Amino acid sequence: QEAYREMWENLNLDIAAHDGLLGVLGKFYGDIYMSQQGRLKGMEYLDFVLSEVHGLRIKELQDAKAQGRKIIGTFCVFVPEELALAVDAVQVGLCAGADAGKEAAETLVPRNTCALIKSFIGFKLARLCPYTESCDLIVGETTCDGKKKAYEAFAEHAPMYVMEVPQTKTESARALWKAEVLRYMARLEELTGRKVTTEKLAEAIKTVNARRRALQRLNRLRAAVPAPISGRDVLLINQVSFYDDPIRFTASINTLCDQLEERITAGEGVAPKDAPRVMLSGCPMAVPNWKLPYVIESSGAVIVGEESCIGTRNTRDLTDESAQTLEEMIDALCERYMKIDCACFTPNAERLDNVETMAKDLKVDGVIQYALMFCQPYAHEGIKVEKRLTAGGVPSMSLETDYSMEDIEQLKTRVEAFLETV
Ligand code: BJ8
Repeated sequence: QEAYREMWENLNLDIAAHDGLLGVLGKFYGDIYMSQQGRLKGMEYLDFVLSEVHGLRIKELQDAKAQGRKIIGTFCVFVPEELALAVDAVQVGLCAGADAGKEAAETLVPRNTCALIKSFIGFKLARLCPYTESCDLIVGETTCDGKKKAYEAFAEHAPMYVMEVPQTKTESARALWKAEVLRYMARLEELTGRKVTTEKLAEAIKTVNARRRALQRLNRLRAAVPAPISGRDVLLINQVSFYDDPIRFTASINTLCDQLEERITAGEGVAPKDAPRVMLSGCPMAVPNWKLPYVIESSGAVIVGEESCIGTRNTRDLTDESAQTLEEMIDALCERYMKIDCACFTPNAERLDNVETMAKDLKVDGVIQYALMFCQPYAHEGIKVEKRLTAGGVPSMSLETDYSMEDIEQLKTRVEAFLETV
């Protein structure tokens, strides 16, 4: 850590508070991750990346900056990473999953704002996030009300750019989205002084698709009984996918999948064959939000799917790679991104179909709807999702929580009661 101190000072982090944060994070990681039995060798890569999350990866970002590349921060899977890669920028996810700087955050956004929003604002105001501090541009999006109003406030503290994401999937909404993709592309070209060319964009589309394919492969392997990998580990993989180098990450996940295949062939699993198979559905769980998965898996169940943006919503759909011209590629990108079934859309019927299909494919015994407190979109849809699942004979329950540790026991009691019914 000493080696990185100067870098953190240059990023103007609050060094004492940051040391404290890393200490807590390390302990938390040890308790939740390193205590697991029967982990795959390939997870060592993830352990390494996480241990260097504020170290080596930040150093890489600084090196990229020194070479004239720009760093783009995002909060939502709607921001097309392909465009950033096509101008040689590095894109990193800035969503945060820990309580930090809460009091300061509440001077910018109301108290009844979801923990995810308060967290990224808190990390910024408390000067704790080296990713945020490394960004040349931070891209927000008009999704839920909480986020879009928060970006207005955040813009007073960071170089913000906001994409307008439509709320419906009508023809006019699609036209708006295409206009917004082009406007964003122009902003990136202006920021970097580089042009998006057909070659660059085709390569970027392939890179991001390859990462999605590796994660799709990982998810398919989880259909095996017994489950070959814990839900905690897959959540971590999904979380890391937002800030690691995409090519290196993809290669590591494919190696891990090879090991999973061997394990499946050998009939081995991380949990007994009859352990309840649970799927999570709802709000994204940003790093280091591992609370609920830990509660579920320490209650004897195994999580076999995450129907969330830090999960399959980000990896399910690929961009068509057959486009030849720049215009066709942009259309292919627009089409792919408009398939995202975020609860911010109205109506959003395709999500119900997607949840049901996923629950069946993964042979789940039950689904846990996860909503962050004060998240209107996912709390609303939780009601609909539950109805659909119940009609299809899949048990489901809804939980609302935040990032505090105060309700751990209460969550455990509710999860255990649910597991007895599945
Ligand atoms: S595409 S899910 S990443 S918006 S939890 S901030 S919705 S109040 S995160 Fe999301 Fe993009 Fe949609 Fe995905 Fe608001 Fe809810 Fe908070 Fe949320």
